Amino acid sequence: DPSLPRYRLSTIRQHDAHSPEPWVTSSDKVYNITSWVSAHPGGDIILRAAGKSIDPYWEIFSIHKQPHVREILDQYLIGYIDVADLGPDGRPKMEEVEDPFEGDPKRDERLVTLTAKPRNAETPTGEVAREFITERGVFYVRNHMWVPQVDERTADDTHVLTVELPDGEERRYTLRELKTKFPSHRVTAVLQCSGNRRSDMTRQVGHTNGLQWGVGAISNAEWEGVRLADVLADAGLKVASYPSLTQTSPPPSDPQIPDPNTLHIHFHGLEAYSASIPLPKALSPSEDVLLAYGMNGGPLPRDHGFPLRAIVPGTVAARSVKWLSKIRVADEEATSQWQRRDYKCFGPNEGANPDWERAVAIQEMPVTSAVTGVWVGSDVKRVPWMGEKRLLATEEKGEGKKNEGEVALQGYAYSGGGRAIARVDISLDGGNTWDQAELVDDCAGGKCKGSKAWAWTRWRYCGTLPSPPTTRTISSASPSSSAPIQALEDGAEAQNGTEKKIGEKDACTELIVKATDTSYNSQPETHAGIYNVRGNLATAWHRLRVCPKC
Ligand code: MTE
Ligand code: MO
Repeated sequence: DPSLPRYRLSTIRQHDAHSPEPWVTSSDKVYNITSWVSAHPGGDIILRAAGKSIDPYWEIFSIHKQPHVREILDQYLIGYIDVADLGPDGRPKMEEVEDPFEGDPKRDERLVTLTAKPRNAETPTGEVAREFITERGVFYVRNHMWVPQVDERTADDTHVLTVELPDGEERRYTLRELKTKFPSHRVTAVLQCSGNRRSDMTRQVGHTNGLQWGVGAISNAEWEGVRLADVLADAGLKVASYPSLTQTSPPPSDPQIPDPNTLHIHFHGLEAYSASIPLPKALSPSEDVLLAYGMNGGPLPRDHGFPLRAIVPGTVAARSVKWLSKIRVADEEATSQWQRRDYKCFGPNEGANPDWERAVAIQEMPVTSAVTGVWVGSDVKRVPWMGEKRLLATEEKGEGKKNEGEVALQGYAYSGGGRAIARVDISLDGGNTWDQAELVDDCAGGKCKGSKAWAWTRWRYCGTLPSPPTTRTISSASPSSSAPIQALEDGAEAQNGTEKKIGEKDACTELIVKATDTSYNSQPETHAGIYNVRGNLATAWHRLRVCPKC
């Protein structure tokens, strides 16, 4: 529409995120996005581009899956960029193309990068569960957008958490108030992405949408913070309580006092990510839901939510919202993409356009396990936890030269909801025979903080491969290798892998691990029956095919 006015870039810049009337540009068009921002849930993400061109952000907005962003934008066209600010190609002149990820922190090079912008990176396979507590630098990172910038020197006073109650009342806390007013708690808890082991499902069944994680989208840390329940009580949240176990009648039916079972807690991050959990999870002291400001004895690293994040133990990590700035108590789940669309599962037949409304949002995680280290033959003596004794015994029997069939495995098992791991089963012959792995007692002597089993259980196993040793070779990943363990399944040589001899009679053998939790939940045998187009909760038995090299 050529009758619309033209604006100078200097004018457009004034319509930034702080302006009552934010504008954005795309190509030479100018849009007034004021009513979009208020009318669309999550629409405020677009404020990141206010006063500037939205073009560098398209990638992120498409990840964000804002429905038909361009079409919506067209309704808000108010004019064009002044020709004085346009170059000969008709594009805005001297406009710095801003990189939304420019302010992201420096990252540990050991992490295995899936996407750089936004940052998505998994712990290298050999490092996963090598230690009980994951080192800060190799804790997996899952960012949907950029890392918000909060000044470390002033965060205690400048970072504010807003708590909104069901009646709309708001209470604000600076970080310093949170740290000083409430008792601090420590909780040892795993975070696991719903997409952990997704690549395994893809390989077994077929295409899945999403980042193709190996076994390293899971990590364990000791978190420090205040109980969400304490903050909600201080903010004045009143809900009906069920006073005693013997009481059979419903809670008081005062309409002013809502039943907690009908409410949800929404967590909002500074960069517009949001998600929710049911309120009873937040209110129960034994559920250990934290507003965390510390990790492994230090402050939260920026990638993991500095200066404040929610920690929801036993629940899919998508609910542990980072860069936490607002909490809302509401009578429905969060309306975000990440609550209503992304983190759900479907029947294997439901195809590429499943019924998102009908499916339940993932909260408590099911039981899973994985192998993160394999040593074969003479490498077994390099296993850090292998006792000297066992090797000596083998040598004494004159079997020193025949240890080619020996195998040592290590890995993790984890279940959600605070359920502990009861047993880890290992098969070295594709599931014909089974044995039990040794569970590592990392929580001995009260070393695990918190009311339930929120951490993972590490396990170890030594055995003998089924076929007699011959001169054929296979590849094996060393625990220090950053190559995903799946390299073994393809028969490809793992990075830093060493060639080892195994039996030729049966050229390949399949190593399997599966775990059972204390509710006797176990993992499905294959991914076929739990396939879903999003590749969420890929928890089938973890299988490694160990084959001779061609
Ligand atoms: N919180 C915010 N604000 N933004 C995000 O992108 N990603 C979620 C969750 N919290 C996310 C977030 C997802 S999907 C996961 S798996 C975890 O953070 C990852 O936490 P980590 O990066 O500390 O491992
Ligand atoms: Mo995730």
